[in-house]
Amino acid sequence: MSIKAAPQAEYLKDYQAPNYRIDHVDLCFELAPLNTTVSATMKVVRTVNSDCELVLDGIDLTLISLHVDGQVHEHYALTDEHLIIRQLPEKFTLQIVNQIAPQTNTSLEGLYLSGGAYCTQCEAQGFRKITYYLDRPDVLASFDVTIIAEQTLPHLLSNGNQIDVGKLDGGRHFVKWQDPFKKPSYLFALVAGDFDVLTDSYMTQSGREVELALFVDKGNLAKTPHAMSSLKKAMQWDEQRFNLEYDLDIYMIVAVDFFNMGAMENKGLNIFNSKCVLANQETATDKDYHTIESIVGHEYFHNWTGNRVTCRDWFQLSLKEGLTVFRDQEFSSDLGSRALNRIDAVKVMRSHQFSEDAGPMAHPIRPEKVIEMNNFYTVTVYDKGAEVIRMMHTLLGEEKFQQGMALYFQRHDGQAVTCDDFVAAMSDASGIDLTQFKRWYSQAGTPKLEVRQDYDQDAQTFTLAVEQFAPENQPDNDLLHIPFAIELLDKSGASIALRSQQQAVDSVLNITAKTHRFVFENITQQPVAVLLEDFSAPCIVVQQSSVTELLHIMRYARSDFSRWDAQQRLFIAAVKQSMTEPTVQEARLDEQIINALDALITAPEGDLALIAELLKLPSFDSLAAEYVVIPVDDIITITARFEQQIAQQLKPALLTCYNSLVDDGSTRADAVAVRALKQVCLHYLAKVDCAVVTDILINAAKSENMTNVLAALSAVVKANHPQSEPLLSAFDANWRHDVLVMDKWFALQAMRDSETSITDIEALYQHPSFDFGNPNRVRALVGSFSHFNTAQFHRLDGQGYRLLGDLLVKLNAINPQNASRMITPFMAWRRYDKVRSKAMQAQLQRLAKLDGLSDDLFEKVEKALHA
Ligand code: B3K
Ligand code: ZN
Repeated sequence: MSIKAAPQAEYLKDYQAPNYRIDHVDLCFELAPLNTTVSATMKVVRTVNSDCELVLDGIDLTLISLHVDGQVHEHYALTDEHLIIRQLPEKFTLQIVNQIAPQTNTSLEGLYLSGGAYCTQCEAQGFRKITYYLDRPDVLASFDVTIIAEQTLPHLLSNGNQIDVGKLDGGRHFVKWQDPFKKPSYLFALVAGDFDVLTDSYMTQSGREVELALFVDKGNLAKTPHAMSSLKKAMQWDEQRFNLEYDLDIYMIVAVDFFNMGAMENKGLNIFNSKCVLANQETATDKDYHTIESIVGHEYFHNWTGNRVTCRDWFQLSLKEGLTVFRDQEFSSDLGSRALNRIDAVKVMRSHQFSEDAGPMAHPIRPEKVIEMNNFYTVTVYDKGAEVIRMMHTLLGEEKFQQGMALYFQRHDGQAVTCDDFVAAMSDASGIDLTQFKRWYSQAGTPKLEVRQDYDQDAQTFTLAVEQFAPENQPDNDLLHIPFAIELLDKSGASIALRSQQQAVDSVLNITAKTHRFVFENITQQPVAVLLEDFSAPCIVVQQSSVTELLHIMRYARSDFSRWDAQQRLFIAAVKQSMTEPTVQEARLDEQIINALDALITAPEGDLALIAELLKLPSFDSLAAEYVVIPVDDIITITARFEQQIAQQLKPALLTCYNSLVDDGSTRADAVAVRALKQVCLHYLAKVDCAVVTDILINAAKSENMTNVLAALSAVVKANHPQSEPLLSAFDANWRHDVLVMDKWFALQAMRDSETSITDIEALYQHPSFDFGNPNRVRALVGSFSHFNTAQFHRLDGQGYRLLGDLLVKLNAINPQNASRMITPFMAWRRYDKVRSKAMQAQLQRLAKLDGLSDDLFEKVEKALHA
């Protein structure tokens, strides 16, 4: 019996450049479900002076033959994960033939079958499941790829430009592709299948015509125009804002049903999860439309930030991901509402990233130690990474930031580089010293800022004292450079010009020391301070503000984001206050807050989507973030009480607002905003027992617009409305043929707060549309349950945790990457009360003992239990 060695961690500090280069690789695939033959011919050059072994990565491969310069080569050894070749000349041609079995590959990494189509996923380390290679991002080669398959698979695709095509005997055919740009193996892609294709073209700013092609499962063509138009918008935006143009003659996107993430930026051949491509008004919500546009943009933007300039090693992942998220956020903000995009980004930070940063998986945006790289595609690397780029943008300003980008490309095009290289380009181009700022790359945890305010009527000065504190779980962190944006409002709500030492000063304050005192002059009345305007740094601000001050900010701040932020703080303060009172069962919102909400919907004006956000209570996760030990039951009780109170007191206003809003059914931003506000109205209205509302709900559920249908369904489910059952059944009957729509139904089922939730979900495992092998289905059903059905997931009898534990055991064998993502709710087990934390811990211990525990789960379970 072979015992698997304990997984080994790798460290950033141990980085060594490779001792061989692969300059060119010729790949030939003869596709067959159980025995695909991969022939690789590589031009290899030693990069060090002395003779040394060539250690190639390879997992689950059957080696057929190995030749060096045309001769059989026998000086090699095979281990579980490597092919070690000895006695090699300085420069040689290496030919390797191996076999793989795409059909049995359920990990969705390497080459696998999705439905009837072959596809690949190589980032981070999937190429080693295809052939033996130096599977690391700092080995850049040009690729020629020949694909041979049955003619029943008409589309044979790979990176770059198609250079040959032809028929072969036995009903087979081949296509040959050439990618002129050198790339690391993680950007390699292959797709073979029978698709419907939407084609289009784009004229670049320099006048080159680029062919665009979007491949989808047969019958889905009508759901492709939105993704195509998003792609063209992204191409144009990157030219206008970043002066970056596409470089190949063709850009292809393929949508597949079985995919671990949203999408993958393979050079010239993006592969997408079908849910991030397919949309029409009947099947996709406005939110889906927005997500598609942003992900299509994100993958496109990687062509420069990721592909043309890539990462030296995987610890540098944020080099491409943080930067590309920043770019996609800017794309969405330039095209749509900047405030709403900012609100969305900050929600992710506060509800997910802050908790990751405070928990056992805390890591800097440039991690220092990794067991399974796939575990580090995190909200920290991506979203906090984007916040770090955003702070540099704030410190430099758009013009200098763009000069920094230009210098970065001028220096590093075609290279694999580090985060330090990026910051150096920013600093050199702008002349701004970023030495202290760079600590954001190496320090984990969320810093705290304590702010004290003092107004001196006689001197007419206003003083802000700001002190920075290292996160509690990272006490040794050094002081950070924090851009701290503020606004001072006078009593009428007008912005006060900031002056200090008789000069106008910028509203972005530089916090670099432990404490700073900023004294503002000519302040003729006590101001209301808007702090951390636009969330100018990923920090927690500790400050005392009264309801009146927060309402003032909510009404008048120049930043719509800060208005929303003040509203959230009002709600959070109300929840916290209620918790200190003798009985939470009687929790009530202050009438001033109710009146403010009333005013918002009585005469809704301006950005209706922003009003919709202002009406929403903070999520369970954002409230949980306020506590060391999460008071699960109290949060649930209090928020339910508040929502009930809003629904009851504002019922007439909500009804009038709902009925007065006219939805023209279009995808224009104003129509999207109308639907967003109607949806919030419905969310509250479903909580009051009233025949008029029931009619509205039934009508909305019959709409031909999925946003409206889902608004009704989610309102009835969350309100436990008697219409839940009939409306959900009708939805199932209508949509069984469309798995992506059925994911919405699975999610709704999972969110029902009922005594039978656990057995209901287990019964749904048998539903004809459900499939444990498909990450979308698993996340829709069990992910929605563990994240959004707070009451049932956190049942005191531990059955919610048992359900997730069972699933993880099963997924560990099918798809470790998906298992590792699904485990997230357990990572915070120490933050719950005794009963709950013990029950979660028991599930983690059960996993720790599991035979054949994957590296992915091992790393998280270990950290959860012992970090
Ligand atoms: N780069 C991919 C993510 C790969 C995840 C590997 N487990 C998608 C993206 O961020 O664009
Ligand atoms: Zn990305």
